Amino acid sequence: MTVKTMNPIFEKLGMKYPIVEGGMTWAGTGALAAAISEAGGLGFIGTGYWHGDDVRKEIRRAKDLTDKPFGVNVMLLSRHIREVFDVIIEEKVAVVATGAGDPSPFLDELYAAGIMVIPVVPSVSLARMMEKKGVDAVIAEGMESGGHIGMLTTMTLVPQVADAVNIPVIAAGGIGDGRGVAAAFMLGAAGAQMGTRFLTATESEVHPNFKSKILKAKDIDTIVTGNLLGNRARVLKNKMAKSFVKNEVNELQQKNPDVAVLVKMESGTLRRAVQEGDKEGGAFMVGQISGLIKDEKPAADILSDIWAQASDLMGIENTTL
Ligand code: TUI
Repeated sequence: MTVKTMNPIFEKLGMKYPIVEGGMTWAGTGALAAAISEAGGLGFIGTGYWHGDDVRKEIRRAKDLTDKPFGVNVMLLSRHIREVFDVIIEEKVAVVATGAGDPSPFLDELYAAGIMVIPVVPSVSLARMMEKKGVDAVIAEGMESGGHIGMLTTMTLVPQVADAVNIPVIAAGGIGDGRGVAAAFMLGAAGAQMGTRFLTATESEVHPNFKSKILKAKDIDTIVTGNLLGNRARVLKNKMAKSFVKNEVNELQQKNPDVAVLVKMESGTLRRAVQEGDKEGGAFMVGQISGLIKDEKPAADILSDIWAQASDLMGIENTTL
């Protein structure tokens, strides 16, 4: 069997490895994105609920560190997306990935600016719709991922999306080594996205407590919050996560549930995890693959080690793209 590990999008971007960085709010800084792009992957700056000016700062930081193309991930639930898209267009960012919603209202202006668009899709129907609207590729993200998640697993979502569309599919969720990358190709993907694996890269700027929590994590150490609210997010189990789930159950059993109480409880917890390393009060958004990650090393080594293993398993020469 021949595995095609090259796709036109990655070729156009001049990438060495078919591996992209997952969008990670606060953790996906300009420095980490630049390190991943510089090493031959595709880095993404995570922007979450940020204002445009903060996004611009990180884009400029990445530009200072690399001449290679990198992307910005836009979280569509944010109230500030209009200004974030304005900044992305002004700064001529090469690629936009979107998460947590339907990017249709913004597609035409991104195409007009020559920006590649790669939305995260949690379902076949959204993948089909995105292809019709002309996006360059889709990221099929399974619920093994950290942070905001859909309902399907990577194993079930990726082959169904790959059969449904003719554009490149990037597999995401639960990928942390060469076996995962090879598996993604076996499922019909043309690339892999990793988030959690890059959190322990040397260039990752998350608090040391965050890194050590990942390095110590076991297979069953994550929990999904927001199941009842319909806004599911995977985080490491800690005091915050457990009490959030408990409050969610209590609140929604009330006659007049007050969702604002829960929203307030969650507010700022991701930043507290990433920047302050608040072990009990922070929301450590990581994927189920955390239990596999046992070392901190440069992004360049993560990429080359993973690609060496993946290409060996796929029986292809370890030549880069
Ligand atoms: O977006 C993510 N993961 C994220 S975003 C995020 S930001 C945050 N910050 C603080 C607190 C809470 C969240 C953290 N993690 N992944 C991509 C993703 N997109 N997963 C699921 C989806 C998705 C869901 C529905 C994409 C499209 C969609 O469409 C529904 C529609 O509108 O048609």
